[in-house]
Amino acid sequence: RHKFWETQPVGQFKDIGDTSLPEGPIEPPSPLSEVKQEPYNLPNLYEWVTCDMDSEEMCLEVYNLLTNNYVEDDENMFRFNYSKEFLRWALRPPGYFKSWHIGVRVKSSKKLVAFITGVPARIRVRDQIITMAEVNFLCVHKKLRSKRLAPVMIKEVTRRVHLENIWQAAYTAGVVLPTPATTCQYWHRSLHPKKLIDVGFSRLGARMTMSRTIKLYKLPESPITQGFRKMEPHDVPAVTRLLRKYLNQFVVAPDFDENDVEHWLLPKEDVVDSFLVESPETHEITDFCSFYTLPSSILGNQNYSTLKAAYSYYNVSTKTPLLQLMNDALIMAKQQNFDVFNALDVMQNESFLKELKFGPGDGKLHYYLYNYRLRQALHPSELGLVLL
Ligand code: NHW
Ligand code: EN5
Repeated sequence: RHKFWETQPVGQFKDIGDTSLPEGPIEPPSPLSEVKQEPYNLPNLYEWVTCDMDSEEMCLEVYNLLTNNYVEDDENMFRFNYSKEFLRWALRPPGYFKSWHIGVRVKSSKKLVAFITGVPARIRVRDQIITMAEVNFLCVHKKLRSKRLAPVMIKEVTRRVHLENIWQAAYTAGVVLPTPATTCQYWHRSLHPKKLIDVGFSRLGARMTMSRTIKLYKLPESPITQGFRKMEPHDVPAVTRLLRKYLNQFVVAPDFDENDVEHWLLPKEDVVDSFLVESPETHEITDFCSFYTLPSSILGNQNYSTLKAAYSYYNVSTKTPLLQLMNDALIMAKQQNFDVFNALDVMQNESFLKELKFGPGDGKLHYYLYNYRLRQALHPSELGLVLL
């Protein structure tokens, strides 16, 4: 069934339910001298390239490959359209390795036809903090599919991660592979229902008119919570403390320090938005919410070419009820002209999804760990990790 994945140190389907297997690394690290020194072989027409995301030209080539060939929904109506600035942000966090930004070119034409990336992250699993690679943006040009190029890309990124003495990875996919650490549901909150219906992203409900639908999803012009404001650079220490304490309750979560928070959570225009609640009395930072910007191309619509989507990122409530905090996040997203606000059922999100009029999507997101076995799959609410 899975000729490639059966050979890899990941949980296998046949082992599900076998409680005799220990939790933790599936295979031990090898001495670095035993890590293969040369890249894996590609079919003869192709060559490896390390992608320099500082270079405007390289970044544009990657952007173009992904814009035309990356993830689509099951009916091929929408395709993720990560912006160049987003890709630069996603791929250059603290301590990143340029060697983990891997492309494949056609030797003769130099055309970029495949891509895969890793970035380093400290991820806590129960009480163990493990340095991992977060692997993302695996893409093979549509014309080169089903030629077993993906396994070679995955082996090559694995080799380059091993060269940095890192032996675990985390990744997500819309497809089922051996074997999910957890399976999450996508939920969608309409902000611009007329457009969503016009482009086929959602449907007019039974016994609903367009004007009733628009009214149903109406939101206030501005946030309700006193002391709600955009996060600023001087907030990094307080937000780090708040977030670290909050993420402690989940089985799997990132171990963010101040540098990580500065990179991943300080607002960056058209990439990531973060807000917090500062107590008007004590000036304490009590609550936090954030979302990232990931538009999708709309494939074959006369009137619209892009869907502007916000994705819920990390949220923390200690004083403001999470429901009210997320309602303010929706208001900010609406203010910024997003068409839809998406969220997974991770962390405590289940507590607000239905009440804030999110509906379940037709997509699922499976989370995976490489070379790390969990005794049992997690419930999405036990997961404190959001990948881009
Ligand atoms: S998920 C998004 C993946 N990208 C897309 O869906 C874009 C559109 N599709 C494509 O470009 C986020 C191609 O269809 C791709 C597969 C390239 C997906 N993950 O070359 P073949 C990520 O980026 C397996 C893992 O013939 P193809 C996360 C498949 O099961 N494996 O297929 C990436 C089969 O193996 P099997 C996937 O359609 C995580 C084999 O590939 C997969 O031309 C990567 C077939 O290869 C997927 N999304 O190309 C793993 N999709 O055993 C990182 C298919 O079943 C692991 N496959 O025979 C960790 C590494 C680091 C470790 C460090 C210690
Ligand atoms: C790696 N970082 O399928 C990610 N999206 O539900 C890679 N559906 O947008 C893996 N099919 O349900 C990504 N509208 C896996 C996801 C791939 C993209 C994907 C789904 C998630 C999606 C939409 C559009 C469906 C179009 C037809 C959807 C319904 C919305 C409706 C709004 C009103 C209330 C009920 C729900």
